[in-house]
Amino acid sequence: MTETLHDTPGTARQDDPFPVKGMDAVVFAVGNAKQAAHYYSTAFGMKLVAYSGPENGSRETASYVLTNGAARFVLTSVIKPSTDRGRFLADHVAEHGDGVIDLAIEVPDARKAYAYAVEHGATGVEEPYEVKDEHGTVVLAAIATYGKTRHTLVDRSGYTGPYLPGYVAASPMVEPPAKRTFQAIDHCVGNVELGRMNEWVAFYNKVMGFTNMKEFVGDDIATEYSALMSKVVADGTLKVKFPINEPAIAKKKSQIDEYLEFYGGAGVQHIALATNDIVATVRTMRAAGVQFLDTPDSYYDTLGEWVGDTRVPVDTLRELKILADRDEDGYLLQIFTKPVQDRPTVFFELIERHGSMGFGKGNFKALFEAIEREQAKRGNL
Ligand code: TYF
Ligand code: FE
Repeated sequence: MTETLHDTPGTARQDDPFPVKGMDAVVFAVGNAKQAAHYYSTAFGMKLVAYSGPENGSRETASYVLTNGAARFVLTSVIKPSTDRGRFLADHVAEHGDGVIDLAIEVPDARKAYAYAVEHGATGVEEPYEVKDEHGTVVLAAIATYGKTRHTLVDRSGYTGPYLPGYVAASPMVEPPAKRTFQAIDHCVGNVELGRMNEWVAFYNKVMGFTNMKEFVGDDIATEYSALMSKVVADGTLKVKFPINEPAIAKKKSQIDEYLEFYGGAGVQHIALATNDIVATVRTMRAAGVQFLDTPDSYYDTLGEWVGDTRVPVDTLRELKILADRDEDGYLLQIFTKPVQDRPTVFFELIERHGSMGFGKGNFKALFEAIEREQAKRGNL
């Protein structure tokens, strides 16, 4: 149980072997990017900002880039596979359903980052290369991580266009909500196969110099109620945080096993989105039809006794089924959506942090029970 101290978020470290600027984008391969872009616009309140497709020279794929503050999603579908890239996308959707293919990381120097990663054991998938247009130059490289997921390393410091060369600016699909629903990607969680969590934690330790955060779910909690084990790795400034889960052998079938079975292997389980007004965001997203996990009233009956003062009264948390947790640094509010596709795979979290840099450890029991109720409804428990 080692603890690694982290610098204050946002503080640059002089000696960082693998400096990162933050998450660049979460890239999804989906069956119908046009409709997915509509969902993330109308249900999540994101804005379409860039597009690549047949109308601007991309005959094989259509990609929609949506943002909300610093958070960026790219939704890609294949139109007619003719290259390896097109066939990869088609096969990926056939095998895994809609899912995340890339957790792209913005770095100050993609060549250096790639060289460091590969020297420290990463598998290269794209050697560093430049792409240019009238807005400037971007340097890209990519390495493999768990499952078929990759990390593209992006240096966009020499670029002013809407996303990448090959994309044209696009207007929002619908009028964005009056108030921004979220502003950044807080963390991206991977599910890996039984017994492989420590390997992937070691991968991020070696390849990116990421260190372990103190929050983890160990054997003790796993066997009691959670049926999973989890550790979190992060860069020195805590801008990029990657929890890694593996199933635990427990009384019930693990939610991680359900994911691995229906996704067809390791992959991204959830993306947490940082908001500064979770109440307004949950109201907006619920009104737009987004389904969140339920939390029993009994959770709120005792919440006030231990969580202390939060910005939001317990009655409002109860009404919206928002969870709260406190640690020595402060508190956080969080809520989880149900899976956002028919397969019980990828879901989202909304998180409002007030000092706490944890992940809601105090909520694990209530949360995992809520997930298990959904698993049971699907006949997978
Ligand atoms: O990212 C986290 O660690 C929290 C808790 O299947 C969590 O959001 C962990 C595992 C899981 C769902 C949520
Ligand atoms: Fe999370």
